[in-house]
Amino acid sequence: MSKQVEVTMEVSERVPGLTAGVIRGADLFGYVGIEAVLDQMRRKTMKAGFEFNIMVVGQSGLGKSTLVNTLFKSKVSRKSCTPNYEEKISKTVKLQSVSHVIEEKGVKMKLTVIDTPGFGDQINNENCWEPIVKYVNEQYEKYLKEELHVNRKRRIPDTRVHCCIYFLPATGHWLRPIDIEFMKRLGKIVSIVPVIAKADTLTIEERLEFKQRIRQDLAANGIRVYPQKEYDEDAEDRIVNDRIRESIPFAVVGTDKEHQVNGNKVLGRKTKWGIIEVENAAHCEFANLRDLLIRSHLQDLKDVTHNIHYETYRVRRLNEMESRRSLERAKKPVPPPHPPSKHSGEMIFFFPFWDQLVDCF
Ligand SMILES: Nc1nc2c(ncn2[C@@H]2O[C@H](COP(=O)(O)OP(=O)(O)OP(=O)(O)O)[C@@H](O)[C@H]2O)c(=O)[nH]1
Ligand SMILES: [Mg+2]
Repeated sequence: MSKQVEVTMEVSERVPGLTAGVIRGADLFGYVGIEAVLDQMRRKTMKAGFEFNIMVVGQSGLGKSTLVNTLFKSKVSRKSCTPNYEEKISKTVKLQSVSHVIEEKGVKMKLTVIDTPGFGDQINNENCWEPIVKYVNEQYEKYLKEELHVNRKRRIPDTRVHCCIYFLPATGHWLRPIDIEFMKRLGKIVSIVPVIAKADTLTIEERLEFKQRIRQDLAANGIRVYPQKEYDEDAEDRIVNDRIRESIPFAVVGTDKEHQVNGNKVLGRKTKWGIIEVENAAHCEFANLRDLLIRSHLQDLKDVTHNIHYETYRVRRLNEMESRRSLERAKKPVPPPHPPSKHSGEMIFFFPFWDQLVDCF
């Protein structure tokens, strides 16, 4: 006896005019095993591991290096740190990237943190964003070059900056012109997550008001911060991301010290009136930042970097290459016509794109 199967015909959004039949699970004749594809993907990803690159940017002394250590030492990454790390953090004087391989439940992640020297100490801070913008673009260029190789690697090493944490001083006022200028430029090329640094210096009310003012300032200046509304994939995404957008910038506190609280070791800052627990949601929003970066949006940050920021760079560079080639071609003198070949029947191979291919490398 044959079983009736319900086939819903849907119009494919990708290919206009093409219809796709959707056979729902309950209507299948038996187990096909499609869901096993998830296991296959999981196994492959576990073998290959992830690469994730975070950059920290902001004025000098705002606690960028400390927060990086906090991220590494917090529960997600504590295992990968040297257990008796007691070095004092010194002023960052050059752009440096540090990689750690974090392994949790068999999943490996190569986390690279790009620490940048603080800016704002100079009398003239004009163009102080240039080395950072240059670094971000250099990583795109590296990736593009690898992609254009004829024999390209199966897995191109990814050094592109997937996320830039931008540190705002806890002034309690408005955004400063330098932060506006910096974020305007960076927001066009990389996903920025702004944070209020040293949030322990603000009261709860000051923090809330400051956050609101910053959000107004960001909107008024057309600064793009992550997660951007335009890239929400569906309604579910929008609900989650709206909640993040409403609480951005996260007010964070960093530390590289552990203290005993009720018999437990916690990351915190000891003050005369108590311990500010970094991972306690009632004390600051460090946990929200870590969750966003690692637990909930890591893959999305990578996707946005590849599909939006890198793609914009790639299109621009390929267009530049093409117009340079056209210019060079226009400049070249036209060669005289070939004399007739002495060898009758000789085959002349002609590959019109050869010079373009050579130009790419
Ligand atoms: N109150 C408070 N102090 C902090 C916090 N995070 C870091 N600090 C302190 O601020 C000082 C500067 O911290 P760093 O992490 O070196 O700051 P940085 O932004 O890396 O500085 P540069 O490398 O000069 O750009 C140190 O004394 C830290 O202990 C925080 O969340 N709250
Ligand atoms: Mg530093």
